[in-house]
Amino acid sequence: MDKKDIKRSKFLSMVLRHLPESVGLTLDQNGWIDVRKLLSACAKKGVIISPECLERIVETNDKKRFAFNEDRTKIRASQGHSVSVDLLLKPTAPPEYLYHGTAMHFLSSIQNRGLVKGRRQHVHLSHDVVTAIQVGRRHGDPVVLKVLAKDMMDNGYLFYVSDNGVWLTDHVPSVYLVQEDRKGTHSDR
Ligand code: HQG
Repeated sequence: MDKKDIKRSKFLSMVLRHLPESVGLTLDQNGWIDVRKLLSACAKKGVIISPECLERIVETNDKKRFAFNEDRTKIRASQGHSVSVDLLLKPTAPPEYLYHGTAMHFLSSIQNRGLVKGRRQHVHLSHDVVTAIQVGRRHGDPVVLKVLAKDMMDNGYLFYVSDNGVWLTDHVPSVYLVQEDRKGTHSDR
């Protein structure tokens, strides 16, 4: 994806996850927006995206952040919303462990409160350590927390997986978190 498409993709993330009203639109209850309305609203804000360009962004996006509906008349972000939407995801059994990347300076608060969703609709988890490190690095010196996902499920916590493979849950109490060391193996709790 070239730099111009990355910029357009970031703009679309902002609109489709957080601030549809910034281009004068609202998402429907399941997060969808009409493609033609979206492109014309973006153009009015000076962000020119042709239908072909949108197809390219959806197809080549590194995390497959966006998805079309079946007849490709609507589009939505697959996860990451702060706007309240119901993606109609079904509870799904997670693997034994999932991972969350964060930054060192958040650790003491996470130890106190567990992983909280903050402004987003869910806590975001990945099935691999490498992704977690990349996510953590966005916030500072990265740290990976292993989430005892199966134990959580056995104790009644629900997990969902988005269309683009991100694992989601509401809250992870710190008792289910184990800090990984820098080589990706766990250290003592
Ligand atoms: C931290 C990206 C203090 C949490 C990624 C994180 C992801 C706490 C930050 C998606 C805390 C929130 C989401 C607590 C959690 N005290 N800090 N109790 N509990 N935190 O950006 O998970 O590239 O809202 O560890 O791939 O970093 O945008 O969430 O550091 O899937 O598609 O609070 O965004 O996807 O930060 O990232 P964020 P995130 P995209």
